Amino acid sequence: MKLKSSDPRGLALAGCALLILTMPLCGATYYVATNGVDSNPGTLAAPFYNISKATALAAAGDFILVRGGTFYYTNTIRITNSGAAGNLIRLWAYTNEHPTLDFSAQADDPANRAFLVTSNGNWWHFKGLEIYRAGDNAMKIEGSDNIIEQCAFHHCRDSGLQIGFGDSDPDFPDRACSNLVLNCDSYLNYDPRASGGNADGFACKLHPGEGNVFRGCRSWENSDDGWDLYKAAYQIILEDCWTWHNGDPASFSTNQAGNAGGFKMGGDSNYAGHHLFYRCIAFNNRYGGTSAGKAFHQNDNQAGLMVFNCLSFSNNYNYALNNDIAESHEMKNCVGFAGITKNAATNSSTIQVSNSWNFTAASLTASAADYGDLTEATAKSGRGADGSLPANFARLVAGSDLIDRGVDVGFPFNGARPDLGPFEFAAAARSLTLSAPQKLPGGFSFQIGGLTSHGSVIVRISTNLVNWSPLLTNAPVTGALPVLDSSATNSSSRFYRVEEL
Ligand SMILES: [Ca+2]
Ligand SMILES: [Ca+2]
Ligand SMILES: [Ca+2]
Ligand SMILES: [Ca+2]
Repeated sequence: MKLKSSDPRGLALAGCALLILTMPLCGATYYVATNGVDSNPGTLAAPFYNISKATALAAAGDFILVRGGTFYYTNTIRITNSGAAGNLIRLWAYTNEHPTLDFSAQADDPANRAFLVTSNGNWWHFKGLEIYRAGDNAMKIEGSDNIIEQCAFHHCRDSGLQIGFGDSDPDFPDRACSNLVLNCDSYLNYDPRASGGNADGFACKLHPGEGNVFRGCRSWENSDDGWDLYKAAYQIILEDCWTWHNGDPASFSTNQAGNAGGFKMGGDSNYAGHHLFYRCIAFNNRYGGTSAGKAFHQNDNQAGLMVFNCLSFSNNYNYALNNDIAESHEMKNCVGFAGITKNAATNSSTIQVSNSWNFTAASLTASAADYGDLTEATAKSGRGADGSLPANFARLVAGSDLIDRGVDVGFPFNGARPDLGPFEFAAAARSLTLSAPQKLPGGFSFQIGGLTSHGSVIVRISTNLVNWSPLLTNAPVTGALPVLDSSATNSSSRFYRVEEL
């Protein structure tokens, strides 16, 4: 697959690895608790009350740990200092406690964020905070290299989390760049100042820099869009993100709402960002009239977008990438069904490969019957302790004709080929193992373990991890199966892949 522009996925992954390797044991730790006072020293026994008291004191490598309970704040917490590469400032919920920051008393005003992470606020890691009823965004990020993890933003009076600047500000790749929003939720945000026309769950809009990534995030029942990438000139990546039921006036005490979009993938024809959407899901975005409710929506983006292994259903438009542009969109392995006005509106130059609508009905038909649970209740059910998404939403059922019908787009998959849509089908409780191959005079030898007699065993070989050819098919076996690849006597290296049908 092509990644146009620079490829910030590598940067984002490198950032995660750094996080694991560099957890410091030194640095100060400040505590914040509902029974604290700011004249305290900020220890566990004598904590602060205001997070802003601790953030002003923190330096690279420090922790700020927030105890559980509800904090009632009015003033914006302005982040104006920085951690460092590999030595972040960590503002985390304490152990498994659940701090909630209630900004209900903050006036409805565009200047009134709960957090404003300024251009001088870099290398922070926010984790485990619930923030609601801010006078504008729960979190506005103008800094870079920050991680926002397992936070929830809701009932705010503009977009829950926003990365970027103001409408007339210039673009810089190295400002508001390389932020990772990981396993966060944003819902029921509504801006009364514009009758709901602007509040998105996540807005990475108005001149964000390059390398911003959303992974494992959910956005639902916001008054405008799930995500909005308006005026974003540098590539933004969304992986494993879900959005549904935006723009429904019934969600709010109003008879008006916004564009009811899912993923608004750009906007304003002067700004072109090659955004990538991988394994994302949009559904039930169908409010706001016949021209609204576009789930994957190019808007006026002039750049080619990449949409791989996504799922879109029961929206007004499931996919609306139909503005003619000089470049080509790429859509591969996507699934769409039950589009109310249209399933897939595409332009003449879009490269479409192995999307559900590219097959004849006799060959493949995508529908709700291909899936187990597709309900909103399951989509918004609780996350795993590590922040992972609910495990039983939108999974393929056994026998679905979407299994193994996709093309390789450069990401891992089970079985012979990628499945269509966001999740690879995996039969329960089967875990195959391969022992390390040994080079013997008769060829390469190895052993397959974990077989369950579920079906035939197929082994494939490759010399380059790209082209695979069958080596053998074996009758169902329980336990282990030794393999000798006698075709490998003169080979220096081989790759093997095994499937149990
Ligand atoms: Ca709008
Ligand atoms: Ca919007
Ligand atoms: Ca089907
Ligand atoms: Ca597969």
